[in-house]
Amino acid sequence: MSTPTKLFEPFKLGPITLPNRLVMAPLTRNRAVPPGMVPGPLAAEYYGQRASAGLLITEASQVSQQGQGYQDTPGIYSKEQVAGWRKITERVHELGGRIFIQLWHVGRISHTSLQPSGGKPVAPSAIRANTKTFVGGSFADVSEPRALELSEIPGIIDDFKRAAANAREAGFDGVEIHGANGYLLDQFAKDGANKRTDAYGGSIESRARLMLEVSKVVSAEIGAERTGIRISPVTPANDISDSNPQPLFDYIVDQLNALKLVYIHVIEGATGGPRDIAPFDYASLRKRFSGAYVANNAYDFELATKVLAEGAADLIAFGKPFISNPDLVERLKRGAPLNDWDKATFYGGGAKGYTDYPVLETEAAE
Ligand code: 8OZ
Repeated sequence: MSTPTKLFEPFKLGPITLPNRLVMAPLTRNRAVPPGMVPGPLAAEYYGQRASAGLLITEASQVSQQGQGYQDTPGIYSKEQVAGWRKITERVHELGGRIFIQLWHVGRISHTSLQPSGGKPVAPSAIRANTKTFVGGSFADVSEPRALELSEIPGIIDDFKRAAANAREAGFDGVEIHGANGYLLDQFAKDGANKRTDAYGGSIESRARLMLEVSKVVSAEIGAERTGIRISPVTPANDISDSNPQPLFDYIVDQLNALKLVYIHVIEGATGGPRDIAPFDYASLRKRFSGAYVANNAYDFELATKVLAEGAADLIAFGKPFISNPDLVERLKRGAPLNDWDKATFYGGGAKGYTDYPVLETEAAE
């Protein structure tokens, strides 16, 4: 590889040193073991195979049963789940890796069949999203949600706090708060989904409140130097929208900076789609935040190299390339070809399309 790149240079992220700038993005794989939604042995193998990433971020993991929106996603609220995750962190650490868990509440992106007592999913406002979820082996419209009572909000903040404590107990190096992609915290932040008139709706400050309160309790629980957050200012994912995302996210990032979070992980553009879907000044977020900037969405070696060289980001998160290339770091280092991913095995199933993607050495031996 002749192109000079910072991609393989170490980076100090709070108390931990990453050997390179590649982050494995959080990726939903729907292989947790029901009924307890416990991550199983196959997940330990999957994350272990990818331990050469500078940092692994787990698939989104619900902080409560209410926070689940798709079948077979893992939780981080029960003892059994903590025990399952502990085996994963042990495997990753044995193999020399570093791993954060993504803490998730889906809000209105759920289905009554997944909710406690078959109830309605919860949301800032009773507005159904025009999107689908994956339940009972197929895609289904999300259910009509109900608006959270003001009195229920502290309980949700507590769920995140407890999940952060569980993450520490499970041996994670840190957590990433899921503030992106049209899930609960993003629903509160954006005026397309939040029509509340109480302290959690209306002004930018009020809409951002839940995301910031969650950030505050999580960082108080496990340390700001072990707390990151993922945001997606302009994504249309899960039918989310905001009439004026720039001042909203400028404000949010100013506040996250004051809380001294270790990183912001920014999905630039449409999640898994075009980077230029809407105008947005990401440099404005970069400028406001003293911690690390993790850039995500459709990065390849060239774009990653360019953005790191310009100083526009510190770390680059790769999603689908990490699904199909456990040894992505080595492949990019060598300029080796990448395996294609198989969309049919993204969500649900077993080892196929999960732990059976070949690494370079295996291919050479075949
Ligand atoms: C794909 C399928 C289900 C959930 C996200 C957690 O978009 C997800 C997700 C992605 O953040």
